[in-house]
Amino acid sequence: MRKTRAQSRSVFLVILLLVATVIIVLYYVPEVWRQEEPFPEIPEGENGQPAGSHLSRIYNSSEARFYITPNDPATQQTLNNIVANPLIPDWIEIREWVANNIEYVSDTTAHGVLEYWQLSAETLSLGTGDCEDFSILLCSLYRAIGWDEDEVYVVVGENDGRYHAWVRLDIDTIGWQNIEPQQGALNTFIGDSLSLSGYTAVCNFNDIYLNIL
Ligand SMILES: [Ca+2]
Ligand SMILES: [Ca+2]
Ligand SMILES: [Ca+2]
Repeated sequence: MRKTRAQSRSVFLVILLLVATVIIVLYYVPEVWRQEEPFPEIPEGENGQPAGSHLSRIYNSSEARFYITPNDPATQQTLNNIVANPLIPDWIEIREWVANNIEYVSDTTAHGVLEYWQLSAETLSLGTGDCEDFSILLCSLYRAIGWDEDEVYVVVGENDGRYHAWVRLDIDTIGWQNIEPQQGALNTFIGDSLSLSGYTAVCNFNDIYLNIL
């Protein structure tokens, strides 16, 4: 039996609807999460050593997520002391605290090596760090207070052979912002844009996700 013209039109419309749905879904899945990599299990500490003793302390994409530690007790304790004012949005209080309480010290000065990634607890204990240490701490604090894994991450960027790290945060009502963790909340928008202009992101990560760009 031949299909009537009405049946053919219905089939065509269903196919069109399916194609349109697929295009819309693909378009709205954020670019940043498309290349998720499966992660290895978090390494267990051996002989009572903390898990950090297994980390290479330099940029290593297969290890990056282990530096973001929202469940670390020191990070959570600090967080409880930071978000004290109900009138100030938590993201501002946290950002201000990190910018004002952690002092920039290069890895060469602090550790005697060109590069040394610190865990959040180490940065809190030392009170010092450089760009990735500020970023790891800030991202850990945001994750600890409840930002979802698809709402905050550390960005590693490159500009003419120079590398830098900052935080990207999806702030309620404002949307995604690049945040320079060494600067306070007054720098949101213009200051951040000026500080981070020229850098191209090469990697995003938090404790759940890694996206190599
Ligand atoms: Ca608050
Ligand atoms: Ca460094
Ligand atoms: Ca460092």
